[in-house]
Amino acid sequence: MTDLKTLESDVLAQVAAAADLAALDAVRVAALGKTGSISGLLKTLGAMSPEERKTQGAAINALRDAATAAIADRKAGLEAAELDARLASETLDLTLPAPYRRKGSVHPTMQTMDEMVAIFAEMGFAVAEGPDIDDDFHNFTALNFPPKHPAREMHDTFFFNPKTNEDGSEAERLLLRTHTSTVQVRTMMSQKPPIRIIAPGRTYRCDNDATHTPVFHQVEGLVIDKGIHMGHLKWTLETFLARFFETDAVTTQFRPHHFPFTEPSAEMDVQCDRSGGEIKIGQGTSWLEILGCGMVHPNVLRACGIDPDEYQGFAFGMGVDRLGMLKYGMPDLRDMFSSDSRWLAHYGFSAFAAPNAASGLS
Ligand code: 2NM
Repeated sequence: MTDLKTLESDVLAQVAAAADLAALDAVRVAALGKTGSISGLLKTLGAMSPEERKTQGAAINALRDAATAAIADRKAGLEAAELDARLASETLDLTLPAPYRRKGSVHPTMQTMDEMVAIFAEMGFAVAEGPDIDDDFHNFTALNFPPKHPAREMHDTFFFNPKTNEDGSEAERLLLRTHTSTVQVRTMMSQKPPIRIIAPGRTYRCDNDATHTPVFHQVEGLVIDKGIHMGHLKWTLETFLARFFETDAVTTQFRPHHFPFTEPSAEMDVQCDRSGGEIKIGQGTSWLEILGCGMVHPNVLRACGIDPDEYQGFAFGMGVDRLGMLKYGMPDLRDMFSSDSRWLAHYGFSAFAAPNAASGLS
């Protein structure tokens, strides 16, 4: 018995003295391994008389259990200490200034959008917003798109998978809006004229090349009142463009076009100079297509609960990314959304220079 007590206190002392996990494992092997001291004692049980085995067996098993428990306990303690040491050596002081020299900046698209909103706000337009995910009615039907119009195809529009109704039939498929006209539809349906709004926001089309990205940004405008005509439209757009491009005046032309939601429809070109390798607005002999516009189609007014015999309106749509590229001289639309930090460092704007009418736009 004294042998067992001595062995137990020896093993427990070794366990307590093990400085790391490797040392502890060596103690474990020496005591409980195949040829370990305690394992050796267990092997002697077979040769004992049943009487002897009864007392000795219980004592040896108790010794084994005590050693096993002490080793597990010490192991947990060593592991916790190891983790504490690692955490202490890897601390990160989040209150320290970031070590990177690259500072965040306002994306040119957002800067351009803010500039456009500031100009239109000063001209008396309210800003309206709506959901990016919308339905067929607001994106197409209310806007006088015929049922089989090509823009309704999968090909141009990102549709969601249709949900299933309780009776197993297919529910309507939602979509990502292909223009912010969805916002104008909601405004016309919920407000009485006169209406004077712009709808800035993100739009989506299934398109990807040097001049198209699947996500892009639009500012659309809508004015509804009695006696509105294309003269109002032209003045509004020319006034906006002169301010946006920071010139005294711009010369523009309407080119006949087709949109389902306007009649007549036009694209507006602005006079520019392309001779020096970059495009200069407000001078020169070239024309640059800049936006789409027109008089709101009577079917659209009717679909939105406005009587076309009483009210008329004009609407326009501009690509924010494209206008930003023109104003700030970026060569490729795709760079706008590639998250290249060098590009962002070069073309980004200070967050402290938000455009407003009083302090200047850019
Ligand atoms: C454009 C071009 C022409 C437009 C029309 C409407 C609405 F809702 F009033 F019918 N919103 N926006 C419109 C008209 C948009 O984008 C190139």
